[in-house]
Amino acid sequence: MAAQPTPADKFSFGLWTVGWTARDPFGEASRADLDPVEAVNRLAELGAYGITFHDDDLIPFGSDNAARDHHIARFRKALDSTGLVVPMVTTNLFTHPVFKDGGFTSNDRDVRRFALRKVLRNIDLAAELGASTFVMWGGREGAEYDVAKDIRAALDRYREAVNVLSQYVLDRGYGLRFAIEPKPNEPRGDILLPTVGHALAFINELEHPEMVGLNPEVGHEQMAGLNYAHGIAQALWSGKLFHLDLNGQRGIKYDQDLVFGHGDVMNAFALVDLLENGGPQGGPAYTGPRHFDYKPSRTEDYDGVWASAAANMRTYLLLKERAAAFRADPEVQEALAASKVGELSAPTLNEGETYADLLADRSAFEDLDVDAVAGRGFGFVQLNQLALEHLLGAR
Ligand code: GLT
Ligand code: MN
Ligand code: MN
Repeated sequence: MAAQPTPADKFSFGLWTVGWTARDPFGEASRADLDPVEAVNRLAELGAYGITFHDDDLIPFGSDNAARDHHIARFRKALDSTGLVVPMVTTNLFTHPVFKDGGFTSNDRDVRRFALRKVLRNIDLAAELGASTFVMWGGREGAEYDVAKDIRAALDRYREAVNVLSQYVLDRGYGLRFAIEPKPNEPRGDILLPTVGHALAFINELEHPEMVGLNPEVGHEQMAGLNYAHGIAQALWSGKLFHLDLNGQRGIKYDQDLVFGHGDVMNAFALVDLLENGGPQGGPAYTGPRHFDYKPSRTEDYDGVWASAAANMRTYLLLKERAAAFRADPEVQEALAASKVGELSAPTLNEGETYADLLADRSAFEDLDVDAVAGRGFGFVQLNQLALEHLLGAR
């Protein structure tokens, strides 16, 4: 039995997740609005440690200053009384029709200037609430028609925006870092920075690349048929895993935002194993928030919403327990060795060896029995079966 979640597990939720009223392109909301204070209280009761939000989730778009202060004050009070923290804040540059062609990359310059002002204001709030990560999901930054968007100019404007925001954070002395969240499409036909790889390449072009990393989401990679655990591994390899969005997705279709593990559960197992056991000496490879960005299905009432929030955390903890059992199993250790998984960590050349030495090494080429090497099996299927059996609780 997995333990009950506690704040030490660092589980966090977007206010827009449990607060989603389930309005979709085909139907009206199936749930009433959720008071952010209620969200804080319920998530704290369930054992979460953090809550995150877009400016507009907390402060309805267009609120005057007095209303804005009021919304922030009662939210803060709930945070103080529960001990819930705000590790991440993000800006909504997608709901209001002014952003119909994007925020930072709209063809309309007035929109781009407005978007920057909206984000700058929200950065102040993020710093005020003690957040350390500022997510940027550019869902409307994109196009439906190739001839309607100059992609190189759009990337110039995207870079300009991130550079301006980075400079602002530096000048204000805020300890914030930015995390770009890739997504291939939806709501735009094609979104800029569609995958982890595109975003990593973009970051290299920035004035302050050290301040910008990634917030990869399970469903956003999987809806493009990509391997989320691989994407996370590459983000870690690049030192860019600043935050992550956990949820579930069943194959290449619309963005489902299911509960974590309710999609590709084998990949979720590999992911949790990587996050929890993939660090040096088998420790955690990532110590930031385990953030859930899911949508409680439209079929659920509020009891179902809270049950689904709890399900995300429970699934994560169960997978963590299963991954630990997998690592501790001597048969798994043997299978890993038979599959030479550890051997990949050995450099291909010996220490100090040069390509000239390699060229002179007949055993590497002329004398190598290539057919004998080709005949060796790797045993990956047996290893994967052991993983599956641990995942199913059969071992
Ligand atoms: C929106 C999107 C999510 C992003 C949020 C952050 S907004 O709900 O679908 O994937 O993480 O802007
Ligand atoms: Mn999503
Ligand atoms: Mn997300």
